[in-house]
This record gives sequence, structure tokens and C-alpha cells, in this order.
Amino acid sequence: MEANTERKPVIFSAIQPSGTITLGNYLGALKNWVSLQDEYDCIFSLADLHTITVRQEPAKFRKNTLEAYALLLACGIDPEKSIFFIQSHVSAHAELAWVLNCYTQFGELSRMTQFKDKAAKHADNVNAGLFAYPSLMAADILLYQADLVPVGADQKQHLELTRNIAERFNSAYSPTFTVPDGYIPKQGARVMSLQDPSRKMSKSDENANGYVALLDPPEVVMKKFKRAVTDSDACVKYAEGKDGVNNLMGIYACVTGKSYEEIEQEFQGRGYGDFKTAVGEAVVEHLRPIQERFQKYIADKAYLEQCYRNGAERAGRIAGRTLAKVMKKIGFLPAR
Ligand code: ATP
Ligand code: LTN
Repeated sequence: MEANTERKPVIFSAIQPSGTITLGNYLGALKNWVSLQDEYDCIFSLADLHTITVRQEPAKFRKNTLEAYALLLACGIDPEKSIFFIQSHVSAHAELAWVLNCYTQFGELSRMTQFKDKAAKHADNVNAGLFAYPSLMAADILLYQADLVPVGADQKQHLELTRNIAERFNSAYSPTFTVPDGYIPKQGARVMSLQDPSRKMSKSDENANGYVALLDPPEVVMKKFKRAVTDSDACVKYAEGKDGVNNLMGIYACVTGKSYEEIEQEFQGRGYGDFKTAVGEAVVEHLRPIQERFQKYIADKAYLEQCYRNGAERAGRIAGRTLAKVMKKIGFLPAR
């Protein structure tokens, strides 16, 4: 592993602009990103190259990308502290992904559960990009010599593959890539669907009642929590077999900072109705300032453009250095 002695540890993470960003994305990933910005050198990206593994409507895709950029700023990603860019603006990602495809085995990619899930969901479009998704993700991370990658628990398998690819390349040539570690939060790592608590909350869920979008208006948030699936024993307690209640407790704990014991005490002898209302209200209050800031950013296109251009320039310099090293080690004849 290449030593990273003088600088703060490097963090890289990304999210796809594939639709409306959910409370799951926020509690599993984004909230963490924001709090890591002071202690680490952070690089964050909108993984739009990943997004076209599922067919996108061009105008909507463009709009989603700009809105996701503004929403992440509203969540607290600070372009003064961190590098925040759009993946397709830095061509080294696609280039290194191609190279890493040649160091990734068919068998490894076939074992990825996200591929199996998405292939089943989009059976009419199981394209090579969907299959090779993890080697593009590895390229994202390895270009920046990231030490840590904050993600939700669903990305653990992709991170493991990234480590294997890095180690394989390093031992075939010489130390080139930092082998990254995952950084998965204890609470919020897997927020479940409000309608089917055995499945993760997902922005591409066809049932909008399953997820809470960060931009859902307060009355919609309240309605979704009131309709959340629980169980029949009417007791607010964290326990096996109570997936719906456990999920609501996890969300409530994340947005209020309360422990499970405190929550159990707070709702002792009270029904699920009260509990769901309290969770809904706490989420509404948590989202309120984010939604206000979003409105301000999305109205200022010039500022957004300046931010993402500057981000791409800074990211491009770092990525270019790693890519040049890789090309040289492999033995490509230099262009000049
Ligand atoms: P899609 O539904 O389009 O597959 P997604 O909602 O899974 O998207 P991604 O863009 O793939 O979102 O993931 C962004 C980040 O959010 C990742 O770090 C991922 O681990 C995290 N994340 C996604 N869903 C959840 C969830 N339900 N709970 C916690 N973290 C999540
Ligand atoms: N596949 C990720 C998004 C992503 C990512 C990355 C996360 C793309 N590139 C690099 C961390 C590091 C997902 O969350 N579904």
C-alpha cells in the first residue's frame, strides 16, 4: 500500500443522480459525508456514468443531475472544504474503468448481488455496463488513492471487490493504488422501505410510499410515516421480527440522536400512532433547513456551474496523475 504520510487521510464517495435522493441515501451515506469534511481530505462525486446502466430520459437525467448537485450542497457538502464534482466531467474515470475491466474477472462480477438484483429488475436491458458497474466504481475510488469510502451497507461487496482489484494490480506491477477501507455507519447503514421493511429503501422503488425523498413536502412525509408498515403487538421496542418498528426506531434515533432505550421509554404504554407521528415530525424538522437551502441553490445556476467546474478541475488533476502512472506501468507507449 502506498503510504499517505503527510496529508490527512483521503475520503472518496459518490451517489448516483438516478432520481430523487431518499432518507436512506441521506442517513446511510450523505449525513456521514458532511461530518467527515473537517477531519479528512474529502472528494465527493455524482456518479452519473453509473446512472446510464439503467436507461434515462435525457432532459430528466440532466435535471436530476443538477438537482442532486444542489441538494448535496444543501445537505452540507462544502465546496470550500471538499472537492465535489460530476463523474462524467473527469474523463479519467471512464479510462481507468476500461483498464480495470481487464483486471476484473467475469466470475467476480457475476457474484455481485446488486447486479443480480438490477438484472432481475431490468430484465429487458441487462447491458455490459450494468455488469461492469463495480469496476467503474473501483476506478472512482482508486484514482484518488482513497483511504476510506463512506457508504451504506449495501455497497460492502463492491468495496471488497475494489480492494481485490487494487491488490491484484499492485502485486502484478508495484504499489500503485491505496487499498481502501469501507466506512459504514453503525446506525442508518440500511434504512428499509416503509412499505416492505425486508427490502432497503430505494429511490427507484415504484411505490413512492416506500421511500421518503429529501424534498418531500412536510405533509407527504407525515402521510408516508403514518402509513408505514409495522406489526400487531403495539409495543415500541427494538426486537427481532419487528422489522418495521426497528426501522422507524433507527430513523428516529438517527435524526434525534436518542438511543433505543430512550426511545423505548419515551413511548412506553403509547401506541404506534403516536410513535409514527413523532418520527414523521422529527424527520420533517430535520429536513426543513435542507429544503430551504435547496431552494436557494437551485435558483442560482451560475453558482452551481462555477462549483462543479471548479470541482472537476481539481479532481481531474489528481485523477490524471494516477491514470498516467497506471498507463506507464502497464506498458502503453507514451503519446509524447
Ligand atoms: P437505486 O435505487 O437507483 O439503486 P440507491 O437509492 O440504492 O439507488 P445509490 O446512488 O446507489 O442509491 O447509493 C448512494 C448511497 O446511498 C450509497 O452509499 C448507498 O450505500 C447508500 N444507500 C442507498 N440506499 C440506502 C438505504 N436504504 N439505507 C442506507 N444507505 C443507503
Ligand atoms: N455504486 C454506488 C455509487 C458509487 C460509489 C462510487 C460509492 C459510484 N462510485 C465510489 C462509493 C465510491 C452506490 O452507492 N450505489
